[in-house]
Amino acid sequence: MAERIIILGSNGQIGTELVAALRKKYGQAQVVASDIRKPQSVAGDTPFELIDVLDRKALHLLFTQYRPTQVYLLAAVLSATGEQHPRQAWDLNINGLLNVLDLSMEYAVKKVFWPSSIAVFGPHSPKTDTPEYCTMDPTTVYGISKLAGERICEYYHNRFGVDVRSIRYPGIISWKAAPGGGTTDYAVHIFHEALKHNTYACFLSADTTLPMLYMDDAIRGTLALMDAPADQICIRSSYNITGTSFSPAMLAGAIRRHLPDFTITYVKNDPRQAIADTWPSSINDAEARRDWNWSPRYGLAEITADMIVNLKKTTNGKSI
Ligand code: AKB
Repeated sequence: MAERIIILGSNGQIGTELVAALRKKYGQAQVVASDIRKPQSVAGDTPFELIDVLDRKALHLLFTQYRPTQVYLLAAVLSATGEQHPRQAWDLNINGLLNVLDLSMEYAVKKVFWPSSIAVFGPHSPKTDTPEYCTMDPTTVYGISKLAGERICEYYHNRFGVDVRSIRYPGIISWKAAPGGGTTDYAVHIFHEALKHNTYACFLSADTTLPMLYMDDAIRGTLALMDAPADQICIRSSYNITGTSFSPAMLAGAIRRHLPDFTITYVKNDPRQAIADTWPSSINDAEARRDWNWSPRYGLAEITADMIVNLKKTTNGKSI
């Protein structure tokens, strides 16, 4: 049977690239992109639907119309924006997920993907080599909603048999679409500013080390998890995965290998620093490696080189 796939929240940093990857794999017409706003351009023969995941009636119609075999729910409010609008973040991140899980059950969707985040960890979680299972006391509404979402996913799997799969993404670095409202966004902004102005004012301190993942690895990992046989997926909350870990100072050093005059300054008292301080600096992803052969390909040097080459080609160094 041909797959019919719906991506909810397709305009974002991950959605933009996941839609392209899924269309390459399954065919243009099989993948319905959807978001609360229209993207800048929609190619003629590619399906796109305007949808608010909180509008249960509209979502119901979407499922009736397309009868999806797979659903990817990417619509979310991230960590920094969530602190400005906590109620809205909770509402979208939790009620959007519940709507999708309920409809996936009702329409017997074969597989559901929902992203979690390293934001599920908190100040009492181990800071380095953070394991899959440990104390989790997230301090942001985003992290709290992701942790609750993980429990709900596992519950829907155990109680109702929904084949829901999830990854705890670290900061994701990419050049095609901008990240929106996260604490790790600096690691994308820095490249744009480096190419445009040769300098960057960073909102995190020089030594704030966070786990990061290049988009190519994120997409490859997501597809590998979704392709894995159901009986190999031992974790139905969410899998730890990571690519590498670095600080702003380390990233600036890697950029200087390509742009020797690049400088970085540090802005004090940004609220995102307090968020980053509660997150792990490195992640242990042994379970993902064991269950679905996860292994990243991009380290700091490879990420930096690829970002610079591609941004030079596409944006001419213009800031996003
Ligand atoms: C954020 O910074 O909020 C996200 C995340 C790590 O989930 N990039």
